[in-house]
Amino acid sequence: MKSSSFFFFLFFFLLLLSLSPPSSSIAEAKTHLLKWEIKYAFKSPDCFTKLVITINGLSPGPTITATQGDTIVVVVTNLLETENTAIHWHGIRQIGTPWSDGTGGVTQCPIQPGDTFVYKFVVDRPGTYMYHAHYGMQRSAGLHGMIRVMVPQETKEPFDYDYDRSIVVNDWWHKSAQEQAAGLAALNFGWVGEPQSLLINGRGKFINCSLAGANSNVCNISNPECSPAVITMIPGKIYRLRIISVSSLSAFNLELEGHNMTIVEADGSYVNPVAVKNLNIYSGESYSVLIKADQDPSRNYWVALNVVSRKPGTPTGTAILNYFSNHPSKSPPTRPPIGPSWNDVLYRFNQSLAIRSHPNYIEPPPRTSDRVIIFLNTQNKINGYVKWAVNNVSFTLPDTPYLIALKEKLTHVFSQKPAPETYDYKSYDIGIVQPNPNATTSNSLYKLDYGSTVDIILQNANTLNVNNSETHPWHLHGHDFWVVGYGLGKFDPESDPKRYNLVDPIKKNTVPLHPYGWTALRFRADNPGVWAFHCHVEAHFFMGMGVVFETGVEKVGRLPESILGCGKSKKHTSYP
Ligand SMILES: *[C@@H]1O[C@H](CO)[C@@H](O)[C@H](O)[C@H]1NC(C)=O
Ligand SMILES: *[C@@H]1O[C@H](CO)[C@@H](O)[C@H](O)[C@H]1NC(C)=O
Ligand SMILES: *[C@@H]1O[C@H](CO)[C@@H](O)[C@H](O)[C@H]1NC(C)=O
Ligand SMILES: *[C@@H]1O[C@H](CO)[C@@H](O)[C@H](O)[C@H]1NC(C)=O
Ligand SMILES: *[C@@H]1O[C@H](CO)[C@@H](O)[C@H](O)[C@H]1NC(C)=O
Ligand SMILES: *[C@@H]1O[C@H](CO)[C@@H](O)[C@H](O)[C@H]1NC(C)=O
Ligand SMILES: *[C@@H]1O[C@H](CO)[C@@H](O)[C@H](O)[C@H]1NC(C)=O
Ligand SMILES: [Cu+2]
Repeated sequence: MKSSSFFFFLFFFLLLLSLSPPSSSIAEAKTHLLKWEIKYAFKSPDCFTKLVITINGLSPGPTITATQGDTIVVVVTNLLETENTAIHWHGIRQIGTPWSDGTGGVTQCPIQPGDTFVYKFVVDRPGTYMYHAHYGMQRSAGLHGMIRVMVPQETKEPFDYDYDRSIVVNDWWHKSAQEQAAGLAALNFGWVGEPQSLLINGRGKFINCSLAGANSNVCNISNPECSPAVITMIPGKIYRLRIISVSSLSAFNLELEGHNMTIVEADGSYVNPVAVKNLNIYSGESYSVLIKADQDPSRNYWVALNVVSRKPGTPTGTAILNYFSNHPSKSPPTRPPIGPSWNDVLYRFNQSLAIRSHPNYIEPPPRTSDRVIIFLNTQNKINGYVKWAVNNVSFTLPDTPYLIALKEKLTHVFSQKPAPETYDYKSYDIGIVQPNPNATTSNSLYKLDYGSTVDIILQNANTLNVNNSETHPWHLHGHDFWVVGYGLGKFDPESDPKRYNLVDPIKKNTVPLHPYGWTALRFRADNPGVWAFHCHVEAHFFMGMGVVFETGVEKVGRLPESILGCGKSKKHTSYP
């Protein structure tokens, strides 16, 4: 270690010592100090070389492993030269630290080039989570990774396994994130298109590598960076696979050839075990599945990642499930599984319905709610630009982050016009292209009474194209919600709530809204702060598919100086 970085560490250790109470209530709770440099680097995750945003030279970034109750301190230095950044800790509720949520424009001013920003938060629940950039479309550029929160040693989980492994799934484009964003924002709309390849643990294979240019340096199939990911298993053992999707666009189906899996965890909640042949996983979701290495150990098997919900334009992503006695890179003698049919909505809908709370870990939801908000999800036009909207409003971020505006009492920095609670569900036809697709933009927010119970109904509809409705994985910051219902067709506010599952609903932070369907969520607005709720498809959120909730902001403590300094928010000036 260079002496300068040694002193840097020493400095932060001393800082931490001074911040932590002398005797903590959880005796073993640790503080993990991570020093991250965010930088562009040439990488070849699918053999094609391009600029990728890395953390300490890695994409996916380093896995954060901690134990429930631990404190994580991430000292982020932005070395992107010309771009701001912000990092979101997806699935971590940030209780008491809403300014560490990492949502640029909502909870903080973005971190400027050359600046260092310290995220500090407690991982209060065990489970599998992720982190990723929450600024522009930087998640697509490679800034993402896994968070594993282990149970304390004396705590038993409701399942047993021998080994614990990670799988990060992603879709990958060769165009830069800026080029994609510029296309989406143009009057002459440029869609990002289907991904060039699918990555498993940051590795894939671009099928057209040999066509990628006369200069073979651009794409070299023998580059060790793009050799397939390998998961090695000892025959007879049980493996817990922790799976996260940091996908930008695609919904995936993950299949482990010849091995059924049992879903045991979803977004940090224990699942009443469900045995499945393959797993549908949407962007922003995390799962743990158990598999047993009980097949013929004389060969390897495929890990197959297939696009579902959109007509695939990308070949199956593969990794190798390696039985210990075989060479790890030996290709299986078979063809990779192709998964379920991409447009089999019922198959995916059915799997969504099957994910319920483990009976021993049910947290019963409130029987009733104080407020019902219905969000119609539509694709729209605004002055000729293609957008996404909820209830006819396409979301835009204000220059001054909401948390700062509300705490520092800055007025006129975002719209005060209340955002719409519903749409004209009686006369709206979700099955057609609307005669008038024009919507409006707004950066207003939803104020939720602190401690109240809120129902959110997400309603899907037809896009601007005939007979087309997409899957939208919605992600809530700062809270988990109970998934109380899924339906196909139009939600009926009279009859459908009577069929909500209030017995054993799963608690999640990300949930799919299926094509032409609806999804009903219930949550308690009990975490003071300002929280984004949005479609986790990177391009859709960029095009306005999101809202912001505020609750109990008066209970939020003094904001750290470091989040201030953009828009109308000024750093507090102190005079010596
Ligand atoms: C590979 O190249 C062919 C021929 O140009 C093209 O049709 C196809 O879409 C390409 N596939 C990918 C994944 O880029
Ligand atoms: C491709 O990569 C292999 C392995 O790193 C290397 O030996 C070879 O020279 C590379 N080919 C080209 C054309 O750069
Ligand atoms: C996987 O599950 C299916 C359906 O339950 C069953 O038919 C099949 O035999 C199982 N495969 C293995 C390898 O256990
Ligand atoms: C629905 O899911 C359950 C549980 O996973 C499964 O047993 C059943 O066969 C599925 N039905 C359909 C129609 O896919
Ligand atoms: C939608 O807005 C555009 C201008 O942005 C306008 O030309 C068009 O007439 C509007 N469409 C309808 C159906 O009102
Ligand atoms: C959205 O706004 C347009 C233009 O005002 C209107 O024609 C349309 O009915 C609205 N759609 C919804 C879902 O409210
Ligand atoms: C849309 O779907 C309907 C009903 O399935 C069908 O009758 C119609 O031909 C389809 N239209 C197009 C353009 O595919
Ligand atoms: Cu979406």
